[in-house]
Amino acid sequence: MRLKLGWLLLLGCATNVGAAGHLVVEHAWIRAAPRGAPMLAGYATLKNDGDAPVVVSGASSADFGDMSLHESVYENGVERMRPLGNVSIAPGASAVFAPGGKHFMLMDAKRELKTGDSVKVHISTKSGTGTDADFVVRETAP
Ligand SMILES: [Cu+2]
Repeated sequence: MRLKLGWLLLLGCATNVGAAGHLVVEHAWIRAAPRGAPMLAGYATLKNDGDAPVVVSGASSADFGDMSLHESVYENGVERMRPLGNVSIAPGASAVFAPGGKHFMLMDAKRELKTGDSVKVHISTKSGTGTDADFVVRETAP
């Protein structure tokens, strides 16, 4: 009897691993660029409304051959871009991707994108399946 109770407790613990991060994508947009631009930049606010950290590890889209996470930094008055590693977002916190800072670098566009067009982007996370978001092509931030 005692043994059975022990097993039940163990099972209870094993199935009670409920804490999970949950990524919400807000204000997602891509800056409109002249036709044939070699690269585009996307921005969004990535919010974790779960109860465990979310680690964003990358992004992809069928509309682009390559998509990566970048950060703009100023060195001696010159803006440079460098690849961002994994972006960890604490529960309740947000990572803001905005002009002059973090951004999604979109290379090798597979179709011409005009203002008002929507691009489906998959944002991948280290644990879990990630999340999909629609990025709208705009002249200015929403
Ligand atoms: Cu970049």
